[in-house]
Amino acid sequence: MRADVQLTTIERHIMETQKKYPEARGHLSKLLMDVAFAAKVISRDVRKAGLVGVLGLTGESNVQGEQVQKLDELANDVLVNVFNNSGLLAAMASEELAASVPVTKLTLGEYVVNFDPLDGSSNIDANISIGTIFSVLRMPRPGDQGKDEDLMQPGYRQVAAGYVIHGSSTMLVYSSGDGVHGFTLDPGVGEFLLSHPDIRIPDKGYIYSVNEAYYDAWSEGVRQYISSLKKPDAQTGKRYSLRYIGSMVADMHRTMLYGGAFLYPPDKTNPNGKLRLLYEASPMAFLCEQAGGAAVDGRRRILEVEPTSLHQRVPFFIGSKQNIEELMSFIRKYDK
Ligand code: P6P
Repeated sequence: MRADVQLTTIERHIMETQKKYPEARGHLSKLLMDVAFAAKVISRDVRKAGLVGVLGLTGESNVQGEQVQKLDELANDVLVNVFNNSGLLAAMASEELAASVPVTKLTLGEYVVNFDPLDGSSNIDANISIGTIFSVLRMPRPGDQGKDEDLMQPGYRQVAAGYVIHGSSTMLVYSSGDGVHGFTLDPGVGEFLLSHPDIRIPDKGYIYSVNEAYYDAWSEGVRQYISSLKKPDAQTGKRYSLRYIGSMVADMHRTMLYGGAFLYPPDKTNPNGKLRLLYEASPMAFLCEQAGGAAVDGRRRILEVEPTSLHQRVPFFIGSKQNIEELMSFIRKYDK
């Protein structure tokens, strides 16, 4: 084991963080521990997907009209089950489900959760990294039955957010407003151990991540920005690299650690881009800002976007502060 990996389990880290908030009753802590448990179960299924026939399609499609991979269903079922039995939620919404899921079992808690059970699922059969994304908000009317509008809150109201990435190892990265911390699953012990304390995104990075196949459909400002990255950086003379995995959790994890910019711009056919606000852009924006980065929709912070529907899409530009500021200067200059 690496010398800098502390034998701090995610449970211990969550409890240590809770001590900083004397008024806390431990409900958010327990919810985060439930997420960690669900992540272990999903990791077990993902790691053996190729062996137990859960690869391939279910033959059905989800509310997005996308082919549902069996692992998508498994991950969604695990999370719905764990959240339903937590006794902490009033409602939840999933990328896989058309409507929000009011919590019908146990008590109606004071939190709601939006989640993408397995983002990047189109890459499952190619064994490319995939992941779960979650966003925790307070229930505006504690004790009542949760409804869609209780989930449709702007991102600045999040109390916690995070992702699980199933790559060369399984990691859980989360923030409850006290910095961003990464934990690596030790499958032999079945524990997430603190491996990346207090993740800070570099102020500037030299990796940009975007699907350039849509280049001609982007706005002039985005095209001019991307074209500017094909020359050595004007200030430092450094060259950029393009890295695009096509699985947002993987592209985001690399951006959080190495810096740079991840972009999913709007285009002529998709005026709001492809990524979803509530359970993709908003939690990632929360994490990125907590790590010292920036996340915008081309006009304002992602965290300030007022949701109008559960599955709404949003233009998504996120990463190192300087890279995003530079992008915005091109958008202001060329996209009136
Ligand atoms: P494109 C995966 O399907 C996903 O939702 C994100 O994880 C990823 O960033 C994006 O779509 C890739 O989309 O259009 O580049 O294939």
